[in-house]
Amino acid sequence: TARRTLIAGNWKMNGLSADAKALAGGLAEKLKAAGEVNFEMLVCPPAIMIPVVAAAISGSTMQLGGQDNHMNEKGAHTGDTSAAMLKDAGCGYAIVGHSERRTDHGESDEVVKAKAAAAQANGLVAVVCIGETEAQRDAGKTLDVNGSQIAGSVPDGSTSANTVIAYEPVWAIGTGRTPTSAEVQDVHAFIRAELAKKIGQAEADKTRILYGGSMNPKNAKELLALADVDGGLIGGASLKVDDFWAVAQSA
Ligand code: 3PY
Repeated sequence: TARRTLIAGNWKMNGLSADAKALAGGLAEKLKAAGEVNFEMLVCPPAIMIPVVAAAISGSTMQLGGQDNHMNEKGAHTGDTSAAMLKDAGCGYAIVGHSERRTDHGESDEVVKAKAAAAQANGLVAVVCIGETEAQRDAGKTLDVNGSQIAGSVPDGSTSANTVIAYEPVWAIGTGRTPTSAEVQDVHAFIRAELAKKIGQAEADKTRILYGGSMNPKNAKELLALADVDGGLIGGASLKVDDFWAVAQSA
């Protein structure tokens, strides 16, 4: 397809600066040594590590992203990071609406949409995360939930250039469990169809939809081969150079 595979690492709240430097630097070296590759690689460190990582990847094709941004441009928001600050620090991407933010910080679709819009307005690609919980899946609501999250979390006027969707079944995050390949493909195709209702078929066809939730070197090849899976948002396996590189090599 015309969609360039995106291999994205979500480091979450892990590592100190020496770890960040070694991980990002190790990956950047692998990228440089590999030359032409058939994927785009992105790392999303904790906000405070972004400058360290930016320095470590300088001169490589590695992309840099934040894990979250505030919906407002600036102001009285203690502890938050604006999209402009991420951009200023060298980021090209920002994850928004990860299930851990939706759960730990009570972020609604409305909030996620506003954050995605702020990211886009500041020249970042918003990586909008959606996904059903185990209870929702058991109740047969998987498609309903993902459909309403696409409708509610993706800003109007989004394009394939400023938006990536990450489908992360909540019950697969950090658990080592994954849906079957057929289930993943079904949900991804459904997500693309829902996205088309919102941004048009042509843009939806060009938009990358990542799978997330326990993607690792063992299951990456099968998942990345699925027709509507355009990459991965990777947690645990993004914290080791060899594991993350092995996932990318499966693209
Ligand atoms: C996971 O791989 O479990 C993730 O949550 C990635 O964001």
